[in-house]
Amino acid sequence: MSYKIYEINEALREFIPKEIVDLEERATWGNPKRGVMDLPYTKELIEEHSLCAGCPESMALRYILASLPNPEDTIIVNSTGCTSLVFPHIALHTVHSLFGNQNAVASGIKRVLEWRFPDKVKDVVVLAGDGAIVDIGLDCTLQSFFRQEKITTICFDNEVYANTGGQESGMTVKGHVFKMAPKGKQWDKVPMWQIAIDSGCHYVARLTVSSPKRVESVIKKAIYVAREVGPTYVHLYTPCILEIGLNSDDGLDEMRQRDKERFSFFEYMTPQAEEVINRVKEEGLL
Ligand SMILES: Cc1ncc(C[n+]2csc(CCOP(=O)(O)OP(=O)(O)O)c2C)c(N)n1
Ligand code: SF4
Ligand SMILES: [Mg+2]
Repeated sequence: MSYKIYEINEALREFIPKEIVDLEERATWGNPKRGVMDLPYTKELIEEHSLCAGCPESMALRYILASLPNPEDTIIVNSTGCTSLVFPHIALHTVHSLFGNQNAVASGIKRVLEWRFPDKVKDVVVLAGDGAIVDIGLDCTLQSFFRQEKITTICFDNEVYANTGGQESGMTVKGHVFKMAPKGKQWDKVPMWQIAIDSGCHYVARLTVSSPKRVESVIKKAIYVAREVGPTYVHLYTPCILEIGLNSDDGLDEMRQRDKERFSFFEYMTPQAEEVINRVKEEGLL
């Protein structure tokens, strides 16, 4: 996936690895109707990313990248964690922020872009783990909602601090034991989707990434609403198969199981958000 920002220098093309060339040549940019149905013919992420084999975070990223309505003018703000391992392997504008600060950084970027390019659509999307968004960065997350920043926040909830080896987070389920949380979690999982609603988000969704089409629909709605109305929040279950002791081909089954319980599909929208979503549907973009 690429556009002008990632055009390969012709003088260097013969030395560029084939899979990087594929990212450029198989781009779907410029087509607002792009989506997960394009994935068999395109490429959004190189195969040799450094996440664990079969990690659902890599599935989620593939679906999200394929669903961005305006990738060439989208800035993704990330934070340290397993999600951040993927960003060197995509052709997209990304900013790596200090752990927990991602919504403050994204707010600044969005405001500067609106001032610098008043006639252009520029989407700003935060994409980070539960530790970054709900635990250490919760203050920055909520303050961006209170301020009604026009950004989309996507939380990859794997219910653990995976990248640092398995500490419990506020999103860990009560009683769960991890390598570095041997006593088991003492309190309940935090309902972050409800906090997002109470804090002013105009579109909120909770889901697993077991259904690519559903992920596409949610991401597009969240981005279109953020563009026009205000903050939006998407809470995705992307289990850490390593920390819960599953094999690399077990991630999908784990998510399907959770689809029936704590990650059953949930969607909320304000009347202003509904108006935008209905209009975008009529325009054939959803
Ligand atoms: C300012 C700062 N504090 C702490 C860390 C250590 N750290 C790196 S990754 C991480 C946990 C990430 O957890 P999460 O956001 O849930 O992402 P995951 O790895 O689970 O996808 C922490 C605490 C850091 N890099 N920087
Ligand atoms: S440690 Fe867990 S979240 Fe991180 S890449 Fe591996 S499976 Fe994915
Ligand atoms: Mg995590």
